[in-house]
Amino acid sequence: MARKKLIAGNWKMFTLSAGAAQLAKAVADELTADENLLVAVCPPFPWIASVAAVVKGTPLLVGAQDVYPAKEGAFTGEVAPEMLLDAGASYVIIGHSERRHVIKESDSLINEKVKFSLASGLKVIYCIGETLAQRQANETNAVLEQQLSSGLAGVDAAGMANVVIAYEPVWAIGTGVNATTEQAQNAHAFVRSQLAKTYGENVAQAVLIQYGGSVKPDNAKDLLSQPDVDGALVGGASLKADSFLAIVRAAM
Ligand code: G2H
Repeated sequence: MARKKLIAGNWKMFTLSAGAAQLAKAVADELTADENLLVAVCPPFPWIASVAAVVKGTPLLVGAQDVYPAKEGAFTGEVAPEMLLDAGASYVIIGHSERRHVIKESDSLINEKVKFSLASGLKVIYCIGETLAQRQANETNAVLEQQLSSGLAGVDAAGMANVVIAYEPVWAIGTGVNATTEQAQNAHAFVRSQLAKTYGENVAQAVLIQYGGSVKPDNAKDLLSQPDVDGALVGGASLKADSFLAIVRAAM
């Protein structure tokens, strides 16, 4: 089955307002509609609405980097799915390793975020990945299996139509050391096999599985040419229009 590719820029906690607008415009200006390719940028919360306004009418989509699983309420500092949709976001990244390991988010909170976001109409980019110690202990598949089952608990086959999996080995994030094409393909094939066990082969074949972790213009083509690699979640290289657009072109 031919799957689309999704290239998403995760701007993390970078950019100020003017720089965010400039970066979004520089990317959007170069994009042409391509039915096989989705491109998104995920700015910090304060710039989502302004970036969405800048890219309106272009193929560039907007996402958020986090969300809180409630419609509204006394949750100081948090942002609801409905607010993200209202601001112009259609995607949300959930379970990124920086939130798992730095912010110490629990599996159960991550699962609530996934379920509530889907029910609210957001598309979810659900991140999973092993640490270096786990890879060296041959625990990669067990970790991926556990993160898939805990994060997607309660998500049915219909819900999976709005879920993208991002495989991001923690040891490759922001380190400049990307997974080899073989490591990425093996992990992605394993993820797809797990999805097939839970949701059946048709759903598993339809789910996009992105690779993330030090994706750069010079390694993107090889990674994206792997049969089970359906796009990239790009951090550092998404902060410059030229390098992000080079990765987008590598997916075409
Ligand atoms: C992994 C990735 C973006 P980078 O976190 O999600 O960041 O490309 O900088 O490794």
